[in-house]
Amino acid sequence: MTDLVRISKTLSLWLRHRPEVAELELDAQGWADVDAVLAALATRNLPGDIETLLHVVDDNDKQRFELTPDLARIRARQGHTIAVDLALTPATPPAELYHGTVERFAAAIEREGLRKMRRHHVHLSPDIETARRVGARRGAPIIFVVSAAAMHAEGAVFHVTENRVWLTDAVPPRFFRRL
Ligand code: HQG
Repeated sequence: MTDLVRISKTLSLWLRHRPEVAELELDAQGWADVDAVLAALATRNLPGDIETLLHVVDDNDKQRFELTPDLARIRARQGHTIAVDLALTPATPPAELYHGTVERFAAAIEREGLRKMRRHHVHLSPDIETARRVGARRGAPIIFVVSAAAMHAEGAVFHVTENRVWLTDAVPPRFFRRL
């Protein structure tokens, strides 16, 4: 694993799930102080310079992190399990979105619908290829096709992050089918 990937994984843990393990404080919108993050990385024998951090943020395959324009603060763009208010604005989804998962969850999903589990939202992908990658983290991927526009027409709220992850509260079974 490269240092950049190790830093990305470490930041995902700290900025989404467990800031306390690095003694970081996140504000209500999920922002942490960049200097504190750099100092914490250095204590883990990871590069603690701003140039490397900029590299991690810019080159990140999924654009997981964002910096304030003055580079003073950093946060995860989505995926938190701790309470944060990302101040996302509602957005109108395309006709279909996709959810990649694995066979062992299929029966529960077909019964209960897609649930946000430990995250703040159900995560949906804008294309099948991306959904397949999401599912493949856990095994052989299977894809559910979500009728997002129909859900939206019935009042469901969607948000889209800057890295094109679509977020919603829950997807009832009547709004999806197996691909
Ligand atoms: C499943 C990664 C049983 C769901 C990815 C998923 C994504 C159910 C798992 C982002 C269920 C939750 C999110 C139900 C849903 N019964 N299982 N009713 N409803 N599930 O990781 O969507 O690398 O919280 O199918 O690339 O897999 O972190 O969600 O398998 O974009 O940036 O419960 O995380 O991005 O798993 O992934 P997750 P996800 P990062």
